[in-house]
Amino acid sequence: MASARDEMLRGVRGMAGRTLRLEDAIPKENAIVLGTLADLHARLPQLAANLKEDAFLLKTVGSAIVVTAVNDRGVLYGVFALLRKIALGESIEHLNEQQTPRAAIRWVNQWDNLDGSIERGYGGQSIFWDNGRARADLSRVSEYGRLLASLGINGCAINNVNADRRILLSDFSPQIAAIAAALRPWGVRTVVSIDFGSPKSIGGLDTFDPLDPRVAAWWKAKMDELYAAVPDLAGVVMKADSEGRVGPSAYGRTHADAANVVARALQPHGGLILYRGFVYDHHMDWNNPKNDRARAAYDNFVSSDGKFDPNVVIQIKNGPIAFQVREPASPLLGALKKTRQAIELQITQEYMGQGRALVFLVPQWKETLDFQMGDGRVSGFLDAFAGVANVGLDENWFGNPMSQVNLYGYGRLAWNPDLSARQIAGEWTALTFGSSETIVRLLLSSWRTYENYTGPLGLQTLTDIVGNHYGVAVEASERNGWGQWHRADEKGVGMDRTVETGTGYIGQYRPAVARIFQANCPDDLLLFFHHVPYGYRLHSGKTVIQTIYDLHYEGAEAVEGYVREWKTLEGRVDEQRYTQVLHQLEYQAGQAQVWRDAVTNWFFRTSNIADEKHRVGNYPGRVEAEAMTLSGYEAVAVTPWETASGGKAVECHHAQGCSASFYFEGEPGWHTIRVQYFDQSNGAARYQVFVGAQRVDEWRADDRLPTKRLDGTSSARRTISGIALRKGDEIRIDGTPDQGETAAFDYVEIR
Ligand code: GCW
Repeated sequence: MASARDEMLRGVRGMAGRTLRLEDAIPKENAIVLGTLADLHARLPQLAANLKEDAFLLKTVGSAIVVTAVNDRGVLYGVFALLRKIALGESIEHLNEQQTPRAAIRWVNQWDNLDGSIERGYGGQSIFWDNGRARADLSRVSEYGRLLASLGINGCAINNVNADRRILLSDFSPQIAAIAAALRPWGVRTVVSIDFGSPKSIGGLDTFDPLDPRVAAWWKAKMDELYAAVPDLAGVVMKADSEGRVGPSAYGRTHADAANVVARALQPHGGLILYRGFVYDHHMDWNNPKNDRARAAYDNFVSSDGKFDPNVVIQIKNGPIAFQVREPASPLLGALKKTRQAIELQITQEYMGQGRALVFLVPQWKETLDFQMGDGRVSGFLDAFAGVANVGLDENWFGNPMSQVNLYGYGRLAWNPDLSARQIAGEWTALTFGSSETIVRLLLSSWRTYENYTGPLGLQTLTDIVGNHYGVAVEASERNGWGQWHRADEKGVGMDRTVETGTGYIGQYRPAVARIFQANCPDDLLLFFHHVPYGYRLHSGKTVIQTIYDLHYEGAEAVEGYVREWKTLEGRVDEQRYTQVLHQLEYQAGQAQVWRDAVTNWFFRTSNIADEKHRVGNYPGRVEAEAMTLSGYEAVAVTPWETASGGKAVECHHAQGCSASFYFEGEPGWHTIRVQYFDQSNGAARYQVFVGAQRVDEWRADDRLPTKRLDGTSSARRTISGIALRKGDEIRIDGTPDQGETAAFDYVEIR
């Protein structure tokens, strides 16, 4: 309640420059009255409402605006809703608005490790942990609690689902309690991720068999101990039998056995276990065409329906693989008729450009939430939401100013999955920058754009899936056990998941949906479900191969367009964020071109079918580094080959530097010079560009991209515009290496 009051004061002070006067009684003048229904009953007996936990009522009563709920948290949500209305310029006269969250469980998961790193986190180090303990200064945790509360989120898992067993050590609970204390004033309850092997790994037992009474007793005692330290702990998250985590399979037990043994220990405390549906074998035989990771969640859980205790919730990822740029809705959603279920959405942009690409994910999430499963809409099946947020210590939480839109959108959808993407984009934009149709337009098209240049038609994100999940690497998914296969070869592409000839995955959908995916598959998902020849014609009438070419070009073009559109906002967005976002979009435009060229060249070489529009393999104005006159620089092959133009780059191994030059052959006039260079994480090489004797640009490759190699992750673009060139001018690149970074570059393009 104190948070609700302070937030009301702070909000009005911030927006109207007025400090509301605090009183305990209800005054005669205009007032904003905050309190639970029970608090207010004596003074406002006319106020009757039927509210659920966390729901709130905003109501004009006489000259007062009343914000009320059954619990304190609901009042806090009501305050944030009222402030949002004011900030959006909506009327607050004659209020009578009741809002009830669709799902009672609205959590975020943080994949934070106790050493302070974050698995798939792109916004800096952990706000919770440092060096094996809770951070000494937890002020960012309280700010995060506030941020989450403003979105209606009521639980936060504070450590990685790849759980460190130390989290359950007896002397560790004060660390958890300290974090819980920082979140508690915001109504955000703490959740911990636990390791199923704990009874053995830290408990001194020789087993973690869930049916062994000693194991059950251990879990009980452990949860009693944890709740003694954190009495309002919301519960636990558990990842078992997945990606190397131990699970019930070690003893031939079921997921229900595993979930229930922990659930029974939590039950007396009112705690929940969110048991992850993300269970699959990552050592699957690639050569067996019947193998299919997409089948795993459904196959593993559906037979246990009805066997889970009431405080177990199965946490199911939106799609059957893991957060790819496009996947169909997981067939497990809604398939468990007697089991509570959560949808797991990924806010952190693991496969979506990480902290560097503009991708508004709400349209993707909406597609799943609104998906008709044949026996109902996905959103109607859900008891809970879990969003993998992974914010970090960076000032803007995510490493860039735009990714916050996804946390905002997640919170809003967990509260009300019927909100539209446009509405959410509009709200966030107005609250963050002031209304702007331009920004809303960028947001709404950004997922499609990202998909177009990274993996359209259901190919999934064609990234380095065995590595950093960031840059392009078309074949990284193949010939390994991870099961993200697209099976492209010289004749065709796509995973055959049909019942007749494929893996049978389509048969996991309810019949009405299975029929569509089988016989009338939407183009967007074609290659997820079917293996087809490159000449196969889509609903659009175009062939698959030409569509791959066209969409990659469209995607890359679209990002160039974002740069132009963003520039129209100069002076209308504060300068700091204007510049940050401009740089981000310029970088993304360069990346999009790397993706475009890599993917289209890969498919061209593999299919041997030319692009009808003659773009693939033809790059007007491009001069390959390896074709220049080299002094000190040496040509090297880049792996994977498609990530460098012509498969090659040049590298410098001389401390004093190297140079590469060529003569300009084009028409005289004002030109833009683009240098495609490599920015690895192991150094900060220096580059200088000369036209004749005049130096026209210089920079250091000091960005922190997640690779030490020359590849699609490190490939970056420098644009030097407004340069006067005459035929015959000598253009020279001087590169000076630094530590492991070899001042490598791929090509120069002049336009
Ligand atoms: O997609 C994968 C991620 C892992 C993650 C896993 C999961 C926490 O690459 O980093 O592990 O999903 O969701 O458990």
